[in-house]
Amino acid sequence: MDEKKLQAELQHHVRTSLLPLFNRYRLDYSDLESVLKWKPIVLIIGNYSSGKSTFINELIGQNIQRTGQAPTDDSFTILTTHGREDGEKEVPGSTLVNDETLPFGRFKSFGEQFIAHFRLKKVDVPFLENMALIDSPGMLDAVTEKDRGYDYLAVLGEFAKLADLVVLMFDPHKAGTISETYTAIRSTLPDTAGEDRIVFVMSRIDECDNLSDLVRSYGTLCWNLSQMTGRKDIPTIYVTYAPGEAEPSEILSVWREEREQLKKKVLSAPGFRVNHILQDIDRQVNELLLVCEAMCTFSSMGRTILARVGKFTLVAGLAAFFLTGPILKGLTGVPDESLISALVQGTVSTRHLLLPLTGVAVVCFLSWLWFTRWSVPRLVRQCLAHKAGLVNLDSSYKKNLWSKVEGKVDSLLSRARLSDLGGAHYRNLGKIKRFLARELQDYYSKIR
Ligand SMILES: Nc1nc2c(ncn2[C@@H]2O[C@H](COP(=O)(O)OP(=O)(O)OP(=O)(O)O)[C@@H](O)[C@H]2O)c(=O)[nH]1
Ligand SMILES: [Mg+2]
Repeated sequence: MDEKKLQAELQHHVRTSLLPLFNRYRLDYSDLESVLKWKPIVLIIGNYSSGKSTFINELIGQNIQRTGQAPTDDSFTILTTHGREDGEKEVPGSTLVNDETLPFGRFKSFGEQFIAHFRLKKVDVPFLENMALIDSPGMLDAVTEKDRGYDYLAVLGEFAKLADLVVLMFDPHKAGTISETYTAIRSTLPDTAGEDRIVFVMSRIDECDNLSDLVRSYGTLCWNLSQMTGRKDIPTIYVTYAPGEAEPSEILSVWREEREQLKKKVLSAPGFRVNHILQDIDRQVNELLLVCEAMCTFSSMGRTILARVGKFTLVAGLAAFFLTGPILKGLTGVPDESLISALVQGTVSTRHLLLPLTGVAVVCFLSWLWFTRWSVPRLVRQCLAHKAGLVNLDSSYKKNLWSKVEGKVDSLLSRARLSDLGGAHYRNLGKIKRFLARELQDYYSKIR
């Protein structure tokens, strides 16, 4: 099936059937909306002067981005064809963050300094019709980073969320400094699926003096990667150099092919798009499921208490019906004849029902007060104190999702109303489970 059509179908499906549920449980779905809005994105990040812009120019086949040995470029630049025929070659950040059709609205919160360093360059090459490349300013050292005027690593994280592929590039001399960059993007990507969206590239290898220098740099890099990822298996690292920059040598020719593979990988990013969207939906709907499950447990505990209070009210109401008259008569001498003696003598009239019904009404009112003012608040307090007990956290995946939505459950419980004890949460849970088990799986099977 056509990827674009599938994305549009997904967008429609999410809007009509899932967004009302996200709203109901006050979950933020703007990430999902942003990802669904636009074309596939490849984000290129890494140390300054690692060759990011050189690689982009090579892909596009034009010298679009400025390159140079010192930190050259301090802007985030989107390179793509852009629909609007307004003649301008560049779109400034202020326009980008305010354009509803683009997924950059959230970047407004990074402030004026960031917006002044954000732009889109219109590039008319065919492969950029269906994708966008983002060139980024290189990572500086921690001290200099402070002068940027905006939170650089947070911006990277936000772009990484939108990206279908993140190319993390560094040169052999700075192979030891990638961990901040990696951590910034890793924390925003989905836990189970994010790793396949990151591509590691060691560039400028022609600058290694000899093979042993290269091997040493590569070793440092592998060590750093395993420290960062906590994994023993090392992800694929593309070892490359820019053919236009390096003197061809016999040793280098071995890695010539890797540059081509890297280009292919970048160009194939649109193909991962729907899979990426499905992974994001999968994760967010599973978060929604946990919140809804917690509210279902709360609702069923509330109903159990309501049933108990109901039974008590029935018994107390019956007792009040028959005993209000005799007790009052015993205490005050009024009424002359209670309902029971009127029943015995066969002289029952509506006058005899007045006191018993008042007794029943008082019992019902007191029970209601008890339930709403005491039982429900107590239940809310208990649930808040043992929130994790409301859901089944049988896997580390679920535990991880729970840590993200726990706060939401907190605020939903604190605002719980009597309507939360109805069947609505169960109906919602059914819908969410159905979506995960059937509809989402159908979409996955369409892209396989
Ligand atoms: N020898 C060699 N030089 C390269 C290679 N790739 C890039 N360069 C040069 O390295 C310098 C930095 O490259 P850029 O592409 O500007 O690096 P960047 O990562 O975009 O740098 P910033 O935008 O400053 O973060 C430029 O002078 C390039 O010509 C390469 O593979 N080998
Ligand atoms: Mg650059």
